[in-house]
Amino acid sequence: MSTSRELRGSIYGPLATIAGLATGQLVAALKNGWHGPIVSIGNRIIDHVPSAIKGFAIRTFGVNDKTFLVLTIFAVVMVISVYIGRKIAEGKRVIAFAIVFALTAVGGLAAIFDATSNLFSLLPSIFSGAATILVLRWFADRESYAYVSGVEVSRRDLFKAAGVVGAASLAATGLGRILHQRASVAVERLHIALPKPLKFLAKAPKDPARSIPGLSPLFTPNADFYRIDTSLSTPNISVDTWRLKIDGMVAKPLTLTYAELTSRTVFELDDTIACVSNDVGGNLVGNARWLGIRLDDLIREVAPTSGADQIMGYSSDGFSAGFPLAVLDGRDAMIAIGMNGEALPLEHGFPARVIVPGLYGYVSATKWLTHLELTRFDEKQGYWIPRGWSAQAPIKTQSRIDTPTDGATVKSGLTAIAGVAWAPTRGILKVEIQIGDTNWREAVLGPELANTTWRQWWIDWTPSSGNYKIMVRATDGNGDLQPMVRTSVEPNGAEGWHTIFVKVKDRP
Ligand SMILES: Nc1nc2c(c(=O)[nH]1)N[C@H]1C(S)=C(S)[C@@H](COP(=O)(O)O)O[C@H]1N2
Ligand SMILES: [Mo]
Repeated sequence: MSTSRELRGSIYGPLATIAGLATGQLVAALKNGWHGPIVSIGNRIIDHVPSAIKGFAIRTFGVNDKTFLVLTIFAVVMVISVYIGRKIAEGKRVIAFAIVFALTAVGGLAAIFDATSNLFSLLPSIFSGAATILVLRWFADRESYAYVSGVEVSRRDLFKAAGVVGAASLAATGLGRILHQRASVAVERLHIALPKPLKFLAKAPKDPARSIPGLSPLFTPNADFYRIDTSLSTPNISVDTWRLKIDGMVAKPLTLTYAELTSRTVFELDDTIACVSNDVGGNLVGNARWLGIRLDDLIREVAPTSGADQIMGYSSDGFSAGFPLAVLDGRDAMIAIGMNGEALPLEHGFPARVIVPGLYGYVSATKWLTHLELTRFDEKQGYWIPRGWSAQAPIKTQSRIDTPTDGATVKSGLTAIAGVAWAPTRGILKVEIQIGDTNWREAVLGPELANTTWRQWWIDWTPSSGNYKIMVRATDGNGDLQPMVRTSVEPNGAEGWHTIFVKVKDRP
C-alpha cells in the first residue's frame, strides 16, 4: 500500500528524534552529572522559573512536577520533529538539518550552563543531534531513491524502518538506564559511612609480601579479589529500596531496611573465602577483613521452629545458597556490609552478602542478599545443588605456590619459594616443601590473623642450574595433612598437592 509524503515525514521526524534522544541518554549515562538535552533544558527552566510558578507546579503536580516538565519539553520537541520530518520528506534536507542543529545547540547550551558542568557536558547533546541527523539522512536517502526510481515507499517499508529505528532506540535507552543506575548506585556506595565495630581488630601486621615479590598479599585488595557469580550484569541495588527479609520456618519473621540492619552491633572478621571450583594451584580464593552483623543474633531473633535445619540465602538476581543452621556454632558467620575498610564493592554483593567462615562460596556467600529463609535440606536446594554439587561443602585444606610460577625460568642463586595455605576454620599448622626428591622442608609461616584466614609461607632456596619439580603440602590446625591424591573440583572441591616445574639458569 502506498503512503503519503506527509505521513512519512510525520513518522521520520519523531523516529529520528527519539533515536537521537536515546543516544543522548546512553552517552549521558557514561558519567554522573551528564544529562541528555531534554533534562538539561528542564534543569535550566527549573533554575530560572519564578518561584511563584514553581510553587504552582509543585502544588498542582506534586512530586511529579519535574516529570511533567520533562514530558512537556519532550512533547514540544516531538511537534517540532514532525515539521523536521516533513521537510525531509519534501527533500529539503538543509532546513531540516538546520532545525536539528538549532535544537542541539539549545540542549548543549542548557547542559553547559549547569553549575557543575564543563565543556564535556556538551557530549550527550552533540551525540543526540548527530544521531538524529544520521537517521534523518537515512530516511532522506530512501526518499530520494524512491523519487528517482519511481517506486513508492510502501507501508511495509515504512513499518520496517520504524521497527529498526525503534528497536535501536529502545536498546540504547535500556542500556542507558542500566548504566545510569549503576553509576548512581556506585556514587551512593561511595557516600556510605560504615558503622564502627565495638572493638576494631588489631591493625594488620607488616605484610611479608612486601619483601617477597610474587607472594600474595596478606589481604587481597578489593580490586584484585576473585569474582564468581552467575549474573550477566552486576545487580545495582540502592540502599534506599533494599530490604532483607528473614522468614520461612520461624516464629517471628523479620524485614530490615539497610539503616535498620546497619544500626545493629557490627564486628570485624578476617576470613579467607574460596570457590569450590578453585583447582589445585588456582586463584579463586582471597582474604579480606569483613565488617558485618552477626548472623546467629539475627537467626535467634526470628526464632527458628523445630525441624528447620538449613539457612537459605537468596539474591536479587535469583541465586541461592543454603548451609546448615548448625554452622551457627559461634564461628562468626555474618551479613557482611564492608570489605577491607570499604562498603562492599558492587561486584562483591553491595549492599549486603553472607559470609560463613569455612564454607565454600556456592553454599554460603550469597551476594546481593535480599532474603534469608529457614528451611530443611530435604525440602529446598540452593542454586548449584541440582547441578551436581554437594549440599554440604566445607572448604578443604589447600596450599599454593605463588612464586616461582609453574614453568618459570629463574636465575641461580638465592631466591624464595613462597605461597599461601588455607583451611578455614581449622587454621594452618604447618606447610612443607619438597624440591625434587629431597626431604620435605618445613616452610616459615607468616602471621596468623585468625584460624579462618590463609597463611603465607616461604623458604629460602639457593638452586644451581637445572630442572626442578617443587611440591607443597599443608597440615591443618587439627593436625590433618592435606590429601596427596589429585581429585577434581566437582562435586565438593579439589584435593592434591600443588606441583610446579621450574628451570634454573645461571643467566636467565
Ligand atoms: N548472588 C550471587 N552470590 C554468589 C554467587 C552467585 O553466583 N550469585 N556465587 C557464589 C560463589 S560460587 C562464590 S565462590 C562466591 C564468590 O564471591 P566473590 O565474587 O565476592 O569472590 O560468591 C557466591 N555468591
Ligand atoms: Mo564458587
